[in-house]
Amino acid sequence: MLSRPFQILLAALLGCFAMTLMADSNRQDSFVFSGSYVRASMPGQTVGAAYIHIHNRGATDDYLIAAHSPVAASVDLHSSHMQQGMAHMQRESRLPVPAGGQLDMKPGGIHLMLQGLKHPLKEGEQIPVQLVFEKAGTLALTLPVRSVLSPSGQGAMPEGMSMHGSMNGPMQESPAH
Ligand SMILES: [Cu+2]
Repeated sequence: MLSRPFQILLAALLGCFAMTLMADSNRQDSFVFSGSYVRASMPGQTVGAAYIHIHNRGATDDYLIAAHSPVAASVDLHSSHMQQGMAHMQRESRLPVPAGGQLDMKPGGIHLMLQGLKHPLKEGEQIPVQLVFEKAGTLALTLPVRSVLSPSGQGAMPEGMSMHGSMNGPMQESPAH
């Protein structure tokens, strides 16, 4: 039989190990994703946009630092803002998802820009997307494709600009700038 002090030591070690596992799974579970979708694209269109509402229920501030999807050559983090009546997009390297707070992506605000679409995205499809967080690491999601009516004037605008829906809604500040 093990000596009493050794039993206590063993129990303590196992306890630490279990707590470490729990901490990790809590970190994964601390993000709640809602309202997520990828915009349907037209044949020949090379860029797409995805929107995800990320709620951080954990106690640790985190940052979204990258995203990937097999349907696109690359995925950029973008913010949009109005400048002299025109919508401008800007690439972001690090989007904050504060503890107890959220990162709310929406047309006209922060979004994921799918660059180099490999095929048109049709309503009803499910698109795998990986989000990379500075602390939580990589989390995999599956987003539905939703067909959203494009704003008027699409033909006159560059493809990327036409992706972002109505610019009349409330604009989201770019937190990184
Ligand atoms: Cu964009």
